[in-house]
Amino acid sequence: MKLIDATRCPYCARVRIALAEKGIDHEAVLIDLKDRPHWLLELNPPSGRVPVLEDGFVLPESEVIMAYLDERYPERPLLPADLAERARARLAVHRFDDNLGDDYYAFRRGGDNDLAGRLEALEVGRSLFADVAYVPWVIRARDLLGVELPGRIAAWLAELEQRPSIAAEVAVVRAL
Ligand SMILES: N[C@@H](CCC(=O)N[C@@H](CS)C(=O)NCC(=O)O)C(=O)O
Repeated sequence: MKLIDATRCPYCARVRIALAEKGIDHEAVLIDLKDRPHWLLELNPPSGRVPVLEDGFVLPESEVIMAYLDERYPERPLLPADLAERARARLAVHRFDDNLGDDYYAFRRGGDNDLAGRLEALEVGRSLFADVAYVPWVIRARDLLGVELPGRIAAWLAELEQRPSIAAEVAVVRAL
């Protein structure tokens, strides 16, 4: 299994954390986001976005990759067992991506800055799947953008950081 990856990318981080949670052996191919290789545009047209998973077939889109990994490696599940709860967890990630996901780069450029307020609204702690999907943004807000996290979110992150998969991502971000 191969992950086309970029250390800075929070969408890739979700997949890195999911792979680590499940202890899945894989090869990571790191690309430069500012100088995307040509083969990536062919692999995931038209944008050449990352992450992309290759597992005998080509799979882009972080939320879809996470759900695929969870089904393919059902041990240590990320999604809840109950079907309605599974659907809700996936929906929560789609909503997060619509509302906040792509704003990360805008925040980095110093745009609308009520990031703490927007993080405050996150419904954390409902499923590991959604928590893993949100946490790369929260780590980057705290450690790259210097955002003071609302108490509830800071406490949630402190607990999640006990997991080696999340601690490893914190280390990645601090090395950026
Ligand atoms: N919806 C995609 C978003 C992925 C994404 O936007 N990745 C960024 C890097 S963090 C990217 O490759 N952007 C390039 C572009 O949008 O052209 C996912 O969940 O995987």
